[in-house]
Amino acid sequence: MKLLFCASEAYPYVKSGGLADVAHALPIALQKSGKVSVTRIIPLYRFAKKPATMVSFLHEEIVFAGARFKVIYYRTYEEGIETIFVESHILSDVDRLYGLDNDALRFTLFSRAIVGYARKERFDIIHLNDWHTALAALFVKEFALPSKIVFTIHNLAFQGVFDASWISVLGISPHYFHMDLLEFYGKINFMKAAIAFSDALTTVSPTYVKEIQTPEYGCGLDGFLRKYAYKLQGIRNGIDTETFNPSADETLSCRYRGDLAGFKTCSKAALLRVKTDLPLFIFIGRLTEQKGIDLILKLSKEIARLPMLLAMIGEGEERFVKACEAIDAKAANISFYRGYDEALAHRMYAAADFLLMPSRFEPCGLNQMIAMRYGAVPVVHKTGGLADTVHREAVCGQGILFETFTPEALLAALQEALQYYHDRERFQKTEYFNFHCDFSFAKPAEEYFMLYEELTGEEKINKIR
Ligand code: NHF
Repeated sequence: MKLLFCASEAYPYVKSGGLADVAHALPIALQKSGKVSVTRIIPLYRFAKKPATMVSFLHEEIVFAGARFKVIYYRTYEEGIETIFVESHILSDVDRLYGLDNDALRFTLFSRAIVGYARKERFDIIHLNDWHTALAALFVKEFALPSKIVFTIHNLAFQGVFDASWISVLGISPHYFHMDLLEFYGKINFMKAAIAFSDALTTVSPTYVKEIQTPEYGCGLDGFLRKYAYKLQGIRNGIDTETFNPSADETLSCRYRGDLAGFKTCSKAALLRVKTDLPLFIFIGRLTEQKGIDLILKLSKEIARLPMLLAMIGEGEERFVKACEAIDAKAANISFYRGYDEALAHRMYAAADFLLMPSRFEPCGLNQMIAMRYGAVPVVHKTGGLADTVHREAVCGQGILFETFTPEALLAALQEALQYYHDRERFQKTEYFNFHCDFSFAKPAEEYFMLYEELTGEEKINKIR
């Protein structure tokens, strides 16, 4: 089975969030299964980390709405899979991934480049991810390609919504501009194209599937998603257990050698440079409302008085950065590092007793799984993928959950965590148990494969008929 996996970012070449981690690990897991031959296709941004060798193999001119765009395709083989990079001036010569005035045009071009490539080489499945690749679903149908389309929603909060005036610039037929297709409150919505035209829709956890069909989490698309609920399913993400491997992680000062308690003590002492009996909580993530940083900030006075340490790392909205810097300066037990430092983040996971993840909503969340892989217990808001991977019971993924999204509920969860921490036997059992859970992509990849097979199998049955 031939698969074209399409995303706007993939680690290690370029990463702004969890999508890049998934676009890294899932194709590798699928290829490793031996059942799928994977080609990944991503844009080549000027600032991306280039692969050791890559070869340009195709020069194209993509023409739409009267404009011509020169596109170069490059190919590399790394970590057992083929990756194609798409380079074109407006897509590539930028200083950041998203948030440019011509994003609508840039990602329409990328979507056209995906389909241009798919027209040359037949793929059984074209797997699109998030709004940046969503229009490819429409182009696949327009060109009547035989490939089946899977579209994965990684975060419904970002749909690719642009002014309606873009329609003519993008060369999209006005025929699609109605509420059952691309129109969205008078604007154009890229994600709607993929929801309508794909053969299967997935999102990254079973709970998020239910949530996005409600007005509370549906970001205006809940009704549209309910209409297509028959082709929607949740497949929980996994993590790359090789990158996140406490036994081999080169960024760590202490590696896991069969003694979890020893590993945790050594890692904590290495990070804090002092010995302490206080539990260490960490927060790693974007400083945005989605991640619940506002909830932590609202509790900063209480946290400053609790017998705990809190280390935070992240970048994001300026108002939150400033507030984090202020509490770092004020509270002796809270520290904040602005920015994102992958190696430091790994050392924090290894040192932490608890990971704090009070996300307002969370499609899947990867940090809680990474934390458990490094022996830290998650304290999470019961939402989306957090509700699917963290449980109160002694099953794989044990942690502390709070249900209502309020500072009071988070405070109660912190107090529960402190008690938990001092029940040493129970706490260490949980750490040990979580540490040995399988959060790899093996099982999710198997589920994706089953979906691909279902779609291509239908095709075969139709042919026989
Ligand atoms: O895990 C990758 C990630 C998710 O919850 C995460 C998110 C963005 O918000 O699927 O995408």
